[in-house]
Amino acid sequence: MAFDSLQKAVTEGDAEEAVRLVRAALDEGADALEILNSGLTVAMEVVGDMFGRGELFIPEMLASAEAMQEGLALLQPLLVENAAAGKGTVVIGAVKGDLHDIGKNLVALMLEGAGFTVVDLGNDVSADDFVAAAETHDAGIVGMSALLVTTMPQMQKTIGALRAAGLTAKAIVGGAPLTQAYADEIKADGYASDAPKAVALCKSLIA
Ligand code: B1M
Repeated sequence: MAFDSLQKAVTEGDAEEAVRLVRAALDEGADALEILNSGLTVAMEVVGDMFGRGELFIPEMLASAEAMQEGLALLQPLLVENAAAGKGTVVIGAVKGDLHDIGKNLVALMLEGAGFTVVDLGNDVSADDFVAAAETHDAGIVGMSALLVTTMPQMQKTIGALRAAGLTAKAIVGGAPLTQAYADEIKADGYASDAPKAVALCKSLIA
């Protein structure tokens, strides 16, 4: 199935049209994950490229983010596995200085659907706040998301703070600029490039 119109609606920040097209694609029998990957996520990559070339600006990028989130809300119930709860607790957030939360929200949503208890700290989360939440919720995993190269170092800072506090929670990282090599360099316990892989990673870490 082609998702050109849906991509166009999201890149143009037309939330109403995006929602209509997601609904239409579902009615035609399209798979929710395919709509997400080939429609919504591709559109955000296009938006990022256009922003990078100076062809659109922050307000347009925000409108696209809104269109993506409204479309995603329709897919939400279909993306979860309906697994039984009780797989352990994951504290998750976008690191300090980072306001990008769509990818992090997707990871949180899929973890919840897979049976994890998710404590979502939102965005712009400091190392101290990650540590406090991991302690309070007795988390097995702390998940950090970063979309900016300038905020990536916050991950290493947070991992250091978790270890300094004597916490044994596994630290996992993800986000568009991240790589396995960077995760290894900062001594994270795991890296995932997308939300389904984050679920598989958490399952393997809390076996
Ligand atoms: Co901004 N932004 N942005 N932005 N933005 C990027 C990231 C950018 C690549 C655009 C570009 O220049 N081409 C660029 C970063 C450059 C860099 O550092 N490499 C950029 C910039 C520069 C900025 C500002 C600095 C712009 C400015 O003010 N001059 C500013 C910074 C604000 C801040 O954070 N302090 C800014 C602001 C914004 C908005 C607020 C307008 C908006 C965010 C709205 C929101 O999130 N609520 C926004 C958006 C929408 C984007 C792009 C276009 C799309 C991001 C997105 O939502 N993607 C983005 C371009 C791009 O990424 N191609 C861009 C869809 C999402 C599903 O994918 O988040 O990658 P993603 O998540 C994936 C995986 O990465 C992974 O799983 C997810 C899906 O499966 N994943 C994890 C994510 N977290 C994970 C955690 C895990 C595991 C996997 O474990 C814990």
